[in-house]
Amino acid sequence: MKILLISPSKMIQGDGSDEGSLSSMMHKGFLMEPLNLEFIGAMLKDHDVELLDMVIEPNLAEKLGSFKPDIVGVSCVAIQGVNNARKVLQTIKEFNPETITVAGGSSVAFLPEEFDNSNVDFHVIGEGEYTMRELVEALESGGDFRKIKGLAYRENGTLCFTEKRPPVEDLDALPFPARHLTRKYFSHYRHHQAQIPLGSVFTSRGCPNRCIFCTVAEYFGRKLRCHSPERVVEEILLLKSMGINAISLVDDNFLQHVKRVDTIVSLLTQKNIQLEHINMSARADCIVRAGDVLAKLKTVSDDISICVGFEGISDEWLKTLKKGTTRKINDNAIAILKDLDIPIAGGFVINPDAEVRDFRELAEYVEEKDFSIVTFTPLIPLPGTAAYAMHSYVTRDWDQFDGRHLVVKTKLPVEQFTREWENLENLATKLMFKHRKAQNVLNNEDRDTLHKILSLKK
Ligand code: B12
Ligand code: SF4
Repeated sequence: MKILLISPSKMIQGDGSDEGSLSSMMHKGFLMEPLNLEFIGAMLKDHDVELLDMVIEPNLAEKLGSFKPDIVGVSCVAIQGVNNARKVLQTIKEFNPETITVAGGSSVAFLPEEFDNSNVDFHVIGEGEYTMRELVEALESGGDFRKIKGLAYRENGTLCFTEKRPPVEDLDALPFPARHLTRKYFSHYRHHQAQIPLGSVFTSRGCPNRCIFCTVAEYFGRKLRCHSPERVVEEILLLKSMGINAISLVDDNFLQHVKRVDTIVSLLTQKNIQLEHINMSARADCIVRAGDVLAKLKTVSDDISICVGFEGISDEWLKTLKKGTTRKINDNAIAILKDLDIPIAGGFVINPDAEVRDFRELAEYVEEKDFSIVTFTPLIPLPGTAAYAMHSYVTRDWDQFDGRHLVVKTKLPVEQFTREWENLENLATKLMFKHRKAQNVLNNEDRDTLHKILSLKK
């Protein structure tokens, strides 16, 4: 069968109001391979599969016209992409109502009602590799898709769910992501800390923690499932054979099992693998435990960036978020990163009940610790998280759940909250400019615009 897999364009801001902001500029320099669709594509090797990354090739109608797919799969992982994914699905059906459409990703699982319409034939709920393969087989052979686990479909105007599909237990049994589908796009895949072609490797799924604002544990499960260190290194070698020398380890917390990471690093060293850049996300408490391993990793690449969800500077707020860390742990992690000469990069979640002094203390902390890259996001309670039921919303427009708008009520008047938040954003911009490397994210035109914005704000 002819199957088109679509990664819809990045968040389209409805009113374009953030054009010229730091975040919109950062997003321009920030595009990564759609691993989800590459994992799915790898399971469909008996079919004629193509992948469309709409950030790079936005002309959907042209692709539909030239490829004429029987089935189109559309991913929707971040909630702010819901409306956009819905539009893409609508365009596919308008183009040819006979095309079978499949939507997958965590937002489809957590908000099935948003995809319950005649533009969507199937919802894939949860990890999609086996579900999609079985679905395509059933559609081709006329088999009964109702027996396939992890699906939702419309029947007589009602959304029906099949039995739940458990997460993939043996990750190494999955084929490597089908990068032949995205090879043509690879020169575009970059990270804000590495402006050279970048490969992504997802070495583990699941998270044993339960931060109240995060969907990962609910979606991928609380048990950490890992690829073997040998498979991780093999995948890095495959990327190197494609000429890729910068790697993003996109696990939610790459350092969760320090011993495993140590084995990966030893294997990389034994094989004399050198990389121009490595980035990862990690928790502060794991950084504290992984200092020695990180020092060893620096012999593989002396350019490492780690994005840390610090989330807060008060133990009370960290406790409310159920982060399982403290300010002391954050301080210790920062000290280790400084010792290793790894830039301090990370994010904070702003409490909707924050007072002016909380904003000011956060600004002082970030400036004193000399962050290179820092993001400040007011709490966004996502469907599927514990935080979702705990707040009063000011909007349920998913376009606004993008980290740049307030979606829940704040204690301070909105104008005052927004002013304080803007001050933090300006500080983030200033710090980014101070650290030469971080500026690489911007192209020359954006850099000039930002210089202008900053000088006006002085
Ligand atoms: C790498 C990454 C990114 C990359 C982009 C990667 C990419 N090309 O898509 C960057 C850094 C750019 C990014 C940006 C953002 N991200 Co992000 N990102 C991740 C991260 C860490 C890994 C993604 C990944 O590769 N996963 C591995 C694949 C295999 O998993 P998957 O995508 O879920 O796909 C599986 C299933 O969902 C399903 N599936 C998915 N799509 C489809 C489609 C079909 C047809 C089928 C059948 C099945 C299927 O099958 C897949 C295989 O099992 C995830 C966390 C995570 N654990 O997934 C966060 C995550 C997805 N991101 C998140 C967020 C919030 C964002 C941002 C909004 C951040 C911001 N404020 O700007 C932006 C939004 C970008 C956008 N496009 O809308 C949240 C989403 C929360 C939510 N429910 O809304 C997550 C869960 C992180 C978190 N801890 O909260 N992100
Ligand atoms: S924020 Fe990180 S540590 Fe917390 S539940 Fe999500 S993935 Fe796990």
